[in-house]
Amino acid sequence: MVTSIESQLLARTTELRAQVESIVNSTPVVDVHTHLFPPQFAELSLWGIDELLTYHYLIAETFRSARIPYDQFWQMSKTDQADLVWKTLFVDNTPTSEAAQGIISVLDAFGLDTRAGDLRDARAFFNSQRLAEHVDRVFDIARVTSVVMTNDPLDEKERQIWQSGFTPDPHFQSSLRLDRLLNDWSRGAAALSRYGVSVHPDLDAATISNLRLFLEQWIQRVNAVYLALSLPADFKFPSDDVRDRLLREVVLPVAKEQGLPLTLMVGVRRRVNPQLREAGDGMGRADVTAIERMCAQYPEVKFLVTFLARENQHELCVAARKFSNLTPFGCWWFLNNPSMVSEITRERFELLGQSFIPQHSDARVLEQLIYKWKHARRQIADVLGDSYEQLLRNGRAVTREEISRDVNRLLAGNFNELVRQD
Ligand code: RAT
Ligand code: ZN
Repeated sequence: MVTSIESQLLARTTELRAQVESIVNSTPVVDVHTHLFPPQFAELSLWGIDELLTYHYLIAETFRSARIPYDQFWQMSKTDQADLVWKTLFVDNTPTSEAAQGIISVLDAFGLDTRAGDLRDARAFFNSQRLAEHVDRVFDIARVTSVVMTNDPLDEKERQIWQSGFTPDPHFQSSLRLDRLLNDWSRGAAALSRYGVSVHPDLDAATISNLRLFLEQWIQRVNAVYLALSLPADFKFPSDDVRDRLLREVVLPVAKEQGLPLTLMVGVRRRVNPQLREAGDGMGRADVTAIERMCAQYPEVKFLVTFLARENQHELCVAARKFSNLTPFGCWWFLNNPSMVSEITRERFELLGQSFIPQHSDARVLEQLIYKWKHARRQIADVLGDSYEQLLRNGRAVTREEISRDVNRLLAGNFNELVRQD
């Protein structure tokens, strides 16, 4: 049966918005950056209520209200820490922050009491789950097809698992994270020597070729879909430092040869308050022109880029308009709050159409997938609904098929296309 296009047009705003919401909520996602690991990674694979509550975002918030000395907190067991976080942020106070609301969304998804006075029932529920089935259930609830892990080739625990022959799990893709190698070269070099890779601190020709080989071997071993690096707010390119040489002589040539995108996460200031440990990193405004120069000098390399400062978001969109090898992605870390996600996604739609990746979860604990995607989908649907409504007012209605095509591109297609190795 041939239906005329007119009959498919969504010309009434209430129906249009209902369709957008239903399509955004049901379209499967490929989550392009997480810190999750499959169950075979044993202690690296985090899940359950105690891990959820001791997420570093919530620890930082707890210190603002609990007034507990740092040392005392770090000496506590994980269960005691989780109890304190629950009491401080959920019993004595109302959980209004984004990370706290995330816990509420997760408890609610499993039918657990979001106003409980303690964690007894929540612990009993998570303790009764069988991990492999629970992983499938969480991916199902979140409608996530697969996540990309953050794999560090210099991490001792990870290396052992990869070297012992890990059978790939289709829910988990891999990426090679190069922070240890590029951001702390002297320690990176020491670790490489321990693993039998011969490197000289001065980066002589033999070292460069050994480093390339090392990367190539790990790309193959983990079947990496991209190479990744986080960068400080004061990152410059070009620059007269070791990282610049490692980028130009090792990472960029390997990315080019292997056809792998380079993911850059720019604007972090590590350990602003070391007493907070993992929760102690801050942020700063960075220089987007550094990324523009890299995109111009390496046109064959595809760059996936996110910035941590709100002030850099508009410049990133403009840079992406100039370089088609640059794909902005995600609202990272301190930007993963509804107000920021809404603003940033809006300006990306206005400047880039659908040629970007609106969000990644950055999940560290399995069940965070549920809330991070639930909350992200809400903002994406809202912004997309507004865009289509404006389009309608300007004289063009869309169809359900067109909405599906756009949402699929945003939530999975753009990334799949980028990592496709021709
Ligand atoms: O969002 C986070 O959890 C941060 O701590 C970082 O992991 C950041 O996302 C990163 O990948 O460096
Ligand atoms: Zn991350």
